[in-house]
Amino acid sequence: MSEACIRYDVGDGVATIALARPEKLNAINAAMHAELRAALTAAETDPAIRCLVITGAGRAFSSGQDLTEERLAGADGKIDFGGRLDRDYNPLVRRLYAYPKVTVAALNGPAVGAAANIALACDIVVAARSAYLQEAFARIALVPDAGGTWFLPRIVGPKLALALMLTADRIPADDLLRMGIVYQVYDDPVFVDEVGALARRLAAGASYTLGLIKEAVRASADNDLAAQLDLERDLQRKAGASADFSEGTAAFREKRAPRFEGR
Ligand code: LHQ
Repeated sequence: MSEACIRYDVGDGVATIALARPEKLNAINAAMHAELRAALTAAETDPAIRCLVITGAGRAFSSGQDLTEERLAGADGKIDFGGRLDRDYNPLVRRLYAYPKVTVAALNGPAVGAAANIALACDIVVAARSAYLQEAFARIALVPDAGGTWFLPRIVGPKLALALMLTADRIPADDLLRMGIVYQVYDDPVFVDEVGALARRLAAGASYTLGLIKEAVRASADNDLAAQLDLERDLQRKAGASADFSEGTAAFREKRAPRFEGR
């Protein structure tokens, strides 16, 4: 049996997927994609899981596509990246972006190429102080993929996104914070503990409503103000009718911490 390419751990309402091919800086191959699909399904269907963390084993988050993978060749022996994107990366990015639970990309180290953009598809990105993100594609004469040309201009603006992609520069964690790409940077020695605390806090949140918030912000990418106001009204109706809202207001009145059930 081949070595597992990811680690999957569950605890306190949090599922953690660690990309785990550390000898190749967690480079992504077809086997890792298959394991990722299974882990995403496991976390999605387990009602006890309310937050998903994606991180890397060892010193990297991930170096992106495994550049040494033989199976990148199509049936005729020629390289066919389109097939790999259609089969693996594009479904993964669509799935992460629409994932029904809160997702956190925890950049423990370099996030490079397609891995950088997989991180951008997550709801919240946090980084260790020593981590960096690199849209490295142009260095090897490739076009940024895995949604990078859609996510990055929306996060940092088109000018900066283009510069980051044309230069393929490494962006250190503190610059990622300044650019609004990451939400928090934690010092390396406390990174794992801080990520765990953040994930447990999100998992204890009103997960049904957090899903509605995701839906609203996602839809704003395509909506004008009028459509977005209508959507907010519809979603607020749902939130207001939720058991968690009743619990939230009761806890506020009783000056205690709420116990949300995600419904
Ligand atoms: C690797 C990799 C790697 C295999 C390090 N593959 N072994 C393309 C095609 C199809 C569809 C989907 O999308 C894409 C987009 C992509 O993602 S293209 C790939 C983009 N990634 C890169 O171009 C990164 C290539 N790697 C690097 O530039 C460096 O390794 C980085 C900057 C990540 C880290 O540098 P260092 O910290 O100096 O580490 P290293 O270079 O010594 O790497 C350690 C080992 O990991 C080394 O193996 P070795 O046997 O020599 O110890 C590397 O060969 C291996 N490795 N990335 N993507």
